[in-house]
Amino acid sequence: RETKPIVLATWDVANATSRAWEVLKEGATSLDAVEQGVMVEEADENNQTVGKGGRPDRDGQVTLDACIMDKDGNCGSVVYLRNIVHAVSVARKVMEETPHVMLAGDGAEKFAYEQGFPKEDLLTARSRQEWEEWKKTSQYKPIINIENHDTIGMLAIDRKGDISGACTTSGMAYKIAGRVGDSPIIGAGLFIDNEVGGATATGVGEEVVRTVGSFLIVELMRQGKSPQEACEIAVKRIVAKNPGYRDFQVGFIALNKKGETGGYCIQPGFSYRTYSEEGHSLTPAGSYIN
Ligand code: SD4
Repeated sequence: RETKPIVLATWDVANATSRAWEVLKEGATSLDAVEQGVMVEEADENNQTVGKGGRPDRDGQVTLDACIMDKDGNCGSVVYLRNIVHAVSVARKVMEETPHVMLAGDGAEKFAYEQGFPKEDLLTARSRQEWEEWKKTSQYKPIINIENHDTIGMLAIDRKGDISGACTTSGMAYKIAGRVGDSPIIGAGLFIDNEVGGATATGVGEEVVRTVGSFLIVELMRQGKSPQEACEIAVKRIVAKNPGYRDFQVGFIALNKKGETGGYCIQPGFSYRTYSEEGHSLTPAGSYIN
């Protein structure tokens, strides 16, 4: 039985989901689709939460976190990666070319050069200027729904029915140097189990790590919950554990083996893109706070 391909991604990332859909339609694997899809956002300087043009840490360094996971449960991840645009592709190389899952900082960067990735300055004039402005007050408070396109987490099913996922980000703007979020952490920012489905997260990574959110959602789906129900339970778990939930955003999206999708978040304002034979659409996710 041929499964119907589908791709979904956090936020309104129409160019990224269009690219991933093209790749799926050509008959390529979901792994190629999610990698090439999220690369669109990594290259887009206007997306200040991913790749080139990302907002820097407090010291003015743009540091990227990314991971990728395939149908066989293989995974690769990079954290605190500097000077390389396509962090997701470095993560894929970690998965495919090394015996490891995760490479960090200077080691990850050195590995990327060895793999032929070019060195590039990720801090754009716009992000530098905003950071200079921020330094005047140096107030640190994550901004809820900082923009309409944000950290990208992407899930896809290909024609064979195999699921893969990817997640890539420059992390929270003006984070303490060295900070790593949920996005490159398998189980937190992303999890795939090809027997069940996949999930990915956006928002304040610390909260996602504390509940191992994406793994939780996949396990809930394994127990019979729909993707939507599973996302809601995970968000409620975060809310229950942190009385400060009114001040931060976390959003999840999920996909099961049947191609059913779901999304849920704490604060209104989070949406996700879906592309399938039924068309290309933007769905506002339900939220815990209305
Ligand atoms: C992080 N989860 O580094 C990321 C940030 C994010 O939309 O999702 N921004 O914590």
